[in-house]
Amino acid sequence: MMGRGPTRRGFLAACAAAVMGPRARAFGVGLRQARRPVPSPAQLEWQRDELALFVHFGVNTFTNREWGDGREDPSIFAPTGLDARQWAQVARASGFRAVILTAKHHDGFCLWPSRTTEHSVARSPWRDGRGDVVREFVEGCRAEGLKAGLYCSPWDRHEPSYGDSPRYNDLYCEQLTELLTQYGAVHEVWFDGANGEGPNGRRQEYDWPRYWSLVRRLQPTAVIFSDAGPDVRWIGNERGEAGDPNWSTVDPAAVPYPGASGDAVIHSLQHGDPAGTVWRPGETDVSIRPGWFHHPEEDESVKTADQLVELYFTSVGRNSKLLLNVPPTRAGVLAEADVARLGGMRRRLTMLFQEELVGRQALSWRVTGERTAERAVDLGRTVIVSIADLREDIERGQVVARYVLEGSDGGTWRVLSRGTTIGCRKLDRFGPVAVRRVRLRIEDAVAAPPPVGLRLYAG
Ligand code: FUL
Repeated sequence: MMGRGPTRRGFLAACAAAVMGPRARAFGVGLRQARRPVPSPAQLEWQRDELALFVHFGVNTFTNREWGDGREDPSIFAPTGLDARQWAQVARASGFRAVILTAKHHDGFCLWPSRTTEHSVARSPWRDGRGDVVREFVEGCRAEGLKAGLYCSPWDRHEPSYGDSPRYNDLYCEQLTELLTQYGAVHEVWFDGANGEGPNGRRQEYDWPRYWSLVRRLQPTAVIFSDAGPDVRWIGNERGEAGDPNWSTVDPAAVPYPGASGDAVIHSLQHGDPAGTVWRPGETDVSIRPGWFHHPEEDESVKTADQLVELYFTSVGRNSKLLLNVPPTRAGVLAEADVARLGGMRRRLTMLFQEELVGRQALSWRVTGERTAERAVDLGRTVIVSIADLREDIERGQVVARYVLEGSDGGTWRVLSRGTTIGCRKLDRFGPVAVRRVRLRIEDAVAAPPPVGLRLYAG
């Protein structure tokens, strides 16, 4: 793993101690506590939203491909009943708080009338060439009270300047500028790391620092997603599974740039790093279908409501956020089957979390050691539980590394679940078990743990 290991950490710790000064030391502020990373307000809000809908739509929808080669005739883009408001309505009704659209995928076709290229909706018959999917999309989101995010692929298989690095970087920054200045607030900018060769046979060198500082300047409150953040990282797979453990802290040197490959990179994306110096929570992206774009032959392979609920538990329930892709059809609407499955997912989740059992019962918190503590509650009656919802106060950082949850109905304590990290939200399913008293023992942490939230559900 690049740049990791005790030597580098030791060096950083020594530097930190030097700048901390005698005052902090005199007050006994532990170095690790004082220096633990915390989320920015934008990262905090991003994670608390829990669910975002991903919308892959473009020429691939019409060619029935996953990756277009950039040679598509723009006239094939001809949705017959595009209704971005429907995307947003479905998203809101299913409990999603944000939607991210592929404004440009690898084929280079722009869903907005970009001044930078002819490969766009402006050359299509849709709305007589006067349409703008990005505009309809952001308006649909706003009308439904949802946040809008944009994906603009740096890899561009149409653009002739791709591979001529400085020239393409200028063009790409112009595209970003159009997207980030003409459509109001953009809450997430999604950068894919895919990188190919241009027509000149040379690999394009992306200027990530330039792209990111442009986003910062034009949309200061947006979170920037990529394998290498800077705000939000890819979770390392497209199966919908966050790692366990999953730290929101990372060592930035472990994933030096978006698209970096290797087992160490994937490990670090999946798990983060308890000693990481930067707050960069993981986003779990997965499609409701086998592909990212809509293919009619996959209509029978839409994930079931139960599978979607499972994805919620393996992403949101593992200190991550779920970015679930639901691709519009050639008509330009979300398919009936997908809408039905999303509705099923929402109903099941509402049922599972209908009745919280701790309620007003007093929760005790006892510090049992330097890095250990115990949360306990007497529910006052015997109840059936099957879900525990644990939460760290992540505004103060993430510290829990190992815990065990136990329950008793008067006799001996039995283990309900064991876990590693908690973070923003950890959901454990077990049982169902009859309990009257429940205790959560924090067995290990990377700093003294502040009180952890505990809620219980019958499920
Ligand atoms: C990948 C892309 O290559 C896929 O087509 C899709 O957009 C996915 C979300 O990201 O890297």
